[in-house]
Amino acid sequence: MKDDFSGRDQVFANPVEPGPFAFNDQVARVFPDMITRSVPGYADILQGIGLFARRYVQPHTRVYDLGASLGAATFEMRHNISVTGVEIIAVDNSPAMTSRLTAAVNQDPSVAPVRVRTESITDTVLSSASMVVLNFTLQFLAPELRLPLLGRIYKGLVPGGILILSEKISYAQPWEQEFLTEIHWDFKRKQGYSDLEIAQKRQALENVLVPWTAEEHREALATAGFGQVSQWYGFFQFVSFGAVKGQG
Ligand code: GEK
Repeated sequence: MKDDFSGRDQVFANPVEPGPFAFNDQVARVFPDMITRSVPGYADILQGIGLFARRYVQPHTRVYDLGASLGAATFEMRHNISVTGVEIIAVDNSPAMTSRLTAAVNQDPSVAPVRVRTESITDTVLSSASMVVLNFTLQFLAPELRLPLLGRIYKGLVPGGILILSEKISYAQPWEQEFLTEIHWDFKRKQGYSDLEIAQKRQALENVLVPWTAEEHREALATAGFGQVSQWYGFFQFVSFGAVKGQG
């Protein structure tokens, strides 16, 4: 299917057959518009990822963007790395995403090599990494697969390396869950989504995007080995953590 010129997300604009959300061609075509209008703070987080890349990426190491989609974080890092000998590995299991990402990498004149891999991040072998990004990806993995992945990321990082983990989180208190859900829907309405679009996407994401609480994230990061964890960003229930592997 050809990419439409507007790039406007209308995936749920008309009544659709109920079914699970998938990162298919229809979604990949409009993905930048979809994520920007759905995730409060997405542009800020990308800006932060660029700054963390500048500070944390070490010479002759690897950088991983896990669940890269069209490579927004990949490019943010690529454009901010000034040290030499760095290889960026961008992974996504959606061929609709990685085919577009490969084309975009080939159009980008930056020097740092980017290898695009179409595979599940549960299969990705990580080594000599100074930076790993999970920008709104872990939430799509089955909960029992998350801790093993975080453990492999910790092991794959060099001392002083950083994991950036951005997630939509949930809340243990029902009132707080409702408080943040309502305001997020207001955000989406303000971005031009109709109530039908909001309701249909919500239904499609049920059991596909399974959010953890902030405490569950902190506990999993600690169990994986990270002793230094900071929630450096939050806008409604969309947050980002930086987790650093100590020098010792
Ligand atoms: C960005 N990081 O723009 N293995 C590999 N990829 C996966 C898996 C898996 N097991 N499960 C889901 N994905 C991006 C945005 S989007 C977030 C990330 C969102 C991929 C999936 O194909 C999709 O491209 C991505 O994770 C999640 O900074 O749509 O809310």
